[in-house]
Amino acid sequence: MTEQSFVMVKPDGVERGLVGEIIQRIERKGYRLAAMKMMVISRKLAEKHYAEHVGKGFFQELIDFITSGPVVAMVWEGEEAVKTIRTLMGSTNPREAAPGTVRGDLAQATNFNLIHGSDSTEAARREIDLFFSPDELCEYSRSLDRWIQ
Ligand code: D4T
Repeated sequence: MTEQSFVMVKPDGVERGLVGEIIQRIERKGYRLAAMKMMVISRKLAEKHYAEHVGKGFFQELIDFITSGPVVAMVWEGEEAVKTIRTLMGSTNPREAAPGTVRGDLAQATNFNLIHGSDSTEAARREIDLFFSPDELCEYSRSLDRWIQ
């Protein structure tokens, strides 16, 4: 099923110069970029985005980190985009992430794990609505999709 996923290169990925590498991996898999912007997230938006982690020991550190510098926020779409992009990302703890994944190849620490991707279609809808207005999403078709999907 065609889905949209919210994906974000976190401040560590931007500062380490890995934006292009991360985008390229998702793009080469065949997903379609529907929206993208670079921004510094406000604490208010960060707390909404990570609301499920309120009260956990790492919450304040997570909010400090995600608001510490620019991120690249994106919407990617395609068949089973949510689950497949999570697979491309690798496990939350990069030391346990499989080789070949973004985190497995490029990161070490859980608190600096480079990329966020929605973990369900419901989360994707909520996150896309938090970060983008409807007019920021581009609808278009690609002739190459017949070879991918
Ligand atoms: P996100 O949400 O950023 O895509 O990461 P995950 O979906 O893979 O992991 P998560 O929601 O469990 O954690 C959110 C975010 O918090 C950081 N974190 C997590 C941390 O700093 N310490 C921890 O112990 C955990 C579990 C990493 C990702």
